[in-house]
Amino acid sequence: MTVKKILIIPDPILRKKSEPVKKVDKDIQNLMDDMLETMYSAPGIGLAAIQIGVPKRIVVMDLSKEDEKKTPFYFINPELVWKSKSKATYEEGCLSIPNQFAKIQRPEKCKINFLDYNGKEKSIEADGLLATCIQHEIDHLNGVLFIDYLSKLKKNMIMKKLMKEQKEIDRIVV
Ligand code: GNR
Ligand code: NI
Repeated sequence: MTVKKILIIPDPILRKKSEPVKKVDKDIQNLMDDMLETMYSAPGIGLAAIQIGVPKRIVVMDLSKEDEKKTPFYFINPELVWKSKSKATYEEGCLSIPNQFAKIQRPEKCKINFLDYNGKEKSIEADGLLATCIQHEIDHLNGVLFIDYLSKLKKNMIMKKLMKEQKEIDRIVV
């Protein structure tokens, strides 16, 4: 297992639409293992393959708390098949938009069809943080980021703040 580099905006790869996985084989499982390790080391609660530069429809997630046993979830070709009319608001962050947060409103509940780690068809009804997170990740597979839901003004503010912070980080690293 390897920790991969996470792409950061405005990397244009993050705007690519990811392709469905045709067959869940050992290569795909190795990729998911690397994604999970990358997510844990970040640390984050979810990661889409495109965030490490691989345009495949794969998501890993772990919503367990620090003091709990790790419970990884794997979603291959996740499909949003139902979403509630009721909305929920969460303060969202993204490993590809480091240290920036904004309140985002999304459907409170949703139903997802997907393939699991072994390629078996599964379906879940999600609510709470799981519902928010899986919608955030499916957005990544379509090249969409949480800042796209913000006003132009808020989006520009986040972009500017991020670029300034990244420049400062670059100076310290060099
Ligand atoms: O680690 C993450 N936390 C988070 C918090 C609220 C809503 C969504 C997320 S996902 C994010 C990791 C990430 O960028 N996944 O793509
Ligand atoms: Ni993200």
